[in-house]
Amino acid sequence: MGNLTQTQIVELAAHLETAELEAYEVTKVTDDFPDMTYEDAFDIQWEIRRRKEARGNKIVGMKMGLTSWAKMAQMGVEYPCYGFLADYFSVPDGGEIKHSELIHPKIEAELAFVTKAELKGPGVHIGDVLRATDFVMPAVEVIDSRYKDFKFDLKSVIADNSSSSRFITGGRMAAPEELDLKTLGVVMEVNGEVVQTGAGAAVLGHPAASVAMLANMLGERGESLPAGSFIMIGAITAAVPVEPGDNFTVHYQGLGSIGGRFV
Ligand code: OOG
Ligand code: MG
Repeated sequence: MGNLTQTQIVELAAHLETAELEAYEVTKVTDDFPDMTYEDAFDIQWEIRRRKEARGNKIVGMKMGLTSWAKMAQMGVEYPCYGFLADYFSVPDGGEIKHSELIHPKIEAELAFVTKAELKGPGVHIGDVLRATDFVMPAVEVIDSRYKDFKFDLKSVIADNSSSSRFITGGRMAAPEELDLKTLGVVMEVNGEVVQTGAGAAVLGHPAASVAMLANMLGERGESLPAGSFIMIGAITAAVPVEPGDNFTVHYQGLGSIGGRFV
């Protein structure tokens, strides 16, 4: 059930998307619309997606967010969210990310699943996800909340496409049966210094649980993950703020490493 009108949804989508495209901070949408519901928040996110597609952007994947305790504790929000990834969010491995195009970016060590069969909730579980997974590969997300001081509640962050802004993928792909996804270790370095370490189980106990949750959340809107979907599972460790000039490398146990530089 929603409490906002279609006009308000469209206006809030324009407001948040313009802040993204022009890289400026705005106040939380729940400050002005305290009665908005989760359905309203997702309606705003889906309207932002519609705007981008109408402009010719392609949607190239989905992401889960706030799936690890490290992230939930860092942001003070205790339930996961999802967002979409547009084509222009993609940065090549080893590439440069223009800090000036963003507001207050942070980097996150994640993993991505690429599927070979449709996943449609409700009722999707880890087993369904593993059977539908073509391969798993390293991914780093650059998040950039449009909200002032990177502070939000769950409804506000959902409306803001869950802070999505850039992502990098690369390294080695592996079939899920080749990996122990729970113990798969990640090491994040910024400017040559180790800043975060973690293992796959930090994400909802098992990385595939994140993909299952996404399929089930999408199912509530009658949407699904078609075969060939690229899905980021959410940060395994806390996110790390970055400044112009910073370079980063994330090492993935058995899957190589990926990195980039903020300019
Ligand atoms: C929300 C998005 C979180 C993740 O991987 O946990 C996220 C935020 O913290 O800004 O992408
Ligand atoms: Mg993320």
